[in-house]
Amino acid sequence: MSTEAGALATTPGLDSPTWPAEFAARYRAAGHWRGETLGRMLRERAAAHPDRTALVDPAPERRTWTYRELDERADRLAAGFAARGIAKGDRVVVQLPNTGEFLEVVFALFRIGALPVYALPAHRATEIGYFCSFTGAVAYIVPDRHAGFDHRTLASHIKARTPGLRHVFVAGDPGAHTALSDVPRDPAGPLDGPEPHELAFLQLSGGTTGVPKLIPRTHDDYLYSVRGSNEICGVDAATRYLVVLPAAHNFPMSSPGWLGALYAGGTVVLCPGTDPATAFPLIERERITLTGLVPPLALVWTQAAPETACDLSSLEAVLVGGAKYSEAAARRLEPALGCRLQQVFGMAEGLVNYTRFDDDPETVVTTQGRPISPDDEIRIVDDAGREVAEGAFGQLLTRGPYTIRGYWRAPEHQAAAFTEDGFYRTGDIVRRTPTGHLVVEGRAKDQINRGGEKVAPEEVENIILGHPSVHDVSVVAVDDDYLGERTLAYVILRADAAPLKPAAVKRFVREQGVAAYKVPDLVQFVDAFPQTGIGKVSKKGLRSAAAATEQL
Ligand code: AMP
Ligand code: DBH
Repeated sequence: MSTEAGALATTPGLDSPTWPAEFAARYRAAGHWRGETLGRMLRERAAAHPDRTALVDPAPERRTWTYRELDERADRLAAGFAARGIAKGDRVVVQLPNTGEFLEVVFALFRIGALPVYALPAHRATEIGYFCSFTGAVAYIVPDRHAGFDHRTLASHIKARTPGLRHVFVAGDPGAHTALSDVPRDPAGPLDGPEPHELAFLQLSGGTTGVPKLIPRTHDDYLYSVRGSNEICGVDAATRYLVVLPAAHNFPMSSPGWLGALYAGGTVVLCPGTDPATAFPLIERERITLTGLVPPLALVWTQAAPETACDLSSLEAVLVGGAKYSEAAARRLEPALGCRLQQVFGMAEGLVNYTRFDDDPETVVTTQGRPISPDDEIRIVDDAGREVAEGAFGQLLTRGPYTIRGYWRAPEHQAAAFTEDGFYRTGDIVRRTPTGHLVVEGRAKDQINRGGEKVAPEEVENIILGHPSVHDVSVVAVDDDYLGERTLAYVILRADAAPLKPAAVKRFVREQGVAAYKVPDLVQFVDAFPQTGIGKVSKKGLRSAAAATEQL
């Protein structure tokens, strides 16, 4: 990480800009970066308390692994992967649901220093094909079937089109591929492993561009955010964290998530579904103390809790974040679930804000929290980049000990996404209260937040433009009581095209092989888009047109 003072550096092997030396020195001196790695963290915990339960995987039949078992499994799989030629720095696309294998696989990769690329279970051929080719992945790891979808067929398709992809490993019945359980588990030889300042994995950004950007996180920076989150959320050895959201997502991974629980010597329980009918009995049986939800799920749980026969009294707190949680909904959570609410406003790029247990109740329901670290730098600026008056709205820029300085292999996005002095342009419109809490008021970036699932309109527009009858398209957000926002595609058909039904456009998007949450919720045919003063399509104009239309 050596660099000239102040300059943005690209460290060989990192493939992205990183913290200038004086920042790195400061973060180490402050004790934020402690020279930890994810692989060694698990090793140390397993040595300290080998027989404690690290994880519970309840379905289809209940399995529990102690810290020793998880550590040994990760070691043996790491040896097996290494024997198959997977080496430090290699990228491996991991698309596994919330199962024990997810943790086993990622810790095996951490041990080697190979980088998991965290795909979500919902991703399909378009996204996976891109992750595999863009990252030059050597392996792709899938379940056999999940949620009614056969991932082995998708993997065959991807492998045929991606020459660099050497391996497909399947958790479960492998079909034409290799079963994870058949990877030879030779006793581990010494592995070099990664250094704390090196990359641990690539996370996905929700994105505003045609293809998702990849977020390079180092061991040291990520573990600082986990440790900081644990302190704020009171995570300790008694914590039993329920992973409800996809385990690969940054929120259930590190805020404080399954990594926080393991860091503290607690227990991770993997939830196979998000609905109360699945989660509530598990909360009772596994005596869950903590979980994290997106606002639409928090709403459903809040509605279901008063009716349930399940005993939810073990729950101490529920974290809600990923999208704006309405004040009205926030007020109802604590009485319904009988536990504390913590709002969390975070991003896979870094900065995470939490409301605190000692905040007054109004602050907890009306703000999205304040940063983890005293070294998180916050600037709230106007469109010209000037700081706004204290308390006024503006765009949130941030820099700090666990916020990236650039995306992975994306120099073309550097200037748009980061300031010259290294602040990440979050694209969120916020204001700061006198107590330093942030309130998310909106968004400057072209993104749709569908209840925590981020959709980049440009990505969906590019797909719809591939339809032979479509002349032009603009995808915008419309307000929605449940999800917060839904997607609406305004479509202009070619003059010579036969009329289309909205369902045909949706089907076309689905058939291109993308995650279902990117299929537009609504489709409307128009003759022209509203334009801005200089003749660009006005998304603001389209949004207000959508708001004014009652029946879509
Ligand atoms: P990503 O960059 O994909 O990790 O998504 C992070 C983005 O999600 C943030 O920049 C916000 O736009 C949004 N977000 C996350 N948490 C909240 C929250 N509590 N309230 C409002 N927006 C949120
Ligand atoms: O939306 C997010 O990306 C998010 C939300 C809450 C996140 O990354 C996090 C907490 O860490």
